[in-house]
Amino acid sequence: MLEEIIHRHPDNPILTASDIPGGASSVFNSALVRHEGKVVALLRVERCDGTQSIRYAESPDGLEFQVTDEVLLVPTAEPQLTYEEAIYDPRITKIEGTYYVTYAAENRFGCQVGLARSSDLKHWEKMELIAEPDNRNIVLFPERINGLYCRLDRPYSGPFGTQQRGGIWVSYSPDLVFWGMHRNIMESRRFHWDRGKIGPGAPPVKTEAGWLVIYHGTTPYCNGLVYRLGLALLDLEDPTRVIARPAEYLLSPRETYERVGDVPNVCFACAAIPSEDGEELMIYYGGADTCLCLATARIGELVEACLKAP
Ligand code: BMA
Repeated sequence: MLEEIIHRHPDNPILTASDIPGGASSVFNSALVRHEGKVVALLRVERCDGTQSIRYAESPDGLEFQVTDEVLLVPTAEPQLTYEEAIYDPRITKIEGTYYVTYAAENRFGCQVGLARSSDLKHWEKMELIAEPDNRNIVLFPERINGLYCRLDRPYSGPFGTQQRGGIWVSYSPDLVFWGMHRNIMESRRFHWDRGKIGPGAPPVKTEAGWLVIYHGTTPYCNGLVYRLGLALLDLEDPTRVIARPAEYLLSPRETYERVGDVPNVCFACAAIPSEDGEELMIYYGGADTCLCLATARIGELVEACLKAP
């Protein structure tokens, strides 16, 4: 079973609303990155008034976090152009020395995706909205591929009126703002755990065998969606080529903190960072849209699981 190679951290959930200074309703789908010997987190925090904020936290080991009062990104009140009602689900990628965060930007037109940049992870400059509605998940590759920036995203493509609206696409850009050459690379799979909408989770991780991708997939049951994590491997030179996509999920809600919360039965990852020694992948995921959790897996075993997949 694929889920045998991933291990929930015994201290899960590693962050809950009670860890947030000033109080919060929940803390979950968050962006994490290694920076100057620390792990820095951009936390998705839902306040007790129901609004979302992206808060700054740092940790020496990726487990014990010091959460500050700093709110990093707030919605832009610019009607017509970029009016955002809520920003959430940040993902960080470092490219050529600069940090870029993508985030869901909900507005009166639906959900778009925003892009901001920073050199110190504290001061963020919003760049642009880089997807029209509806699109919620964009992850950037950490380097250019054949001279172009590259991303995975999830427009609501697919047959109208079905639960399959939402697949994973690759596209390219010369400057991170203008995107094109859109290609679908993964669709939901009939009769499988990811038969509902799917979307990219954490920014891709480079390995010798290919880009390792943690994505989320949903199963529509009669009382709602179950969100699970899946695994795929993409070609290093041509990420539109899916080398492998194992049939089984990698992580499925099992523990109470994944089963019970504001949205039950959700494991939703926005970050997967290599451990300090580079051997393991530390996968950070939201549990039941309520708390932040960590699971680890050996990178070699993840790659091997992909290469063994039929
Ligand atoms: C998705 C996103 C995530 C959320 C998930 C489960 O569509 O909105 O932020 O964790 O649903 O509610």
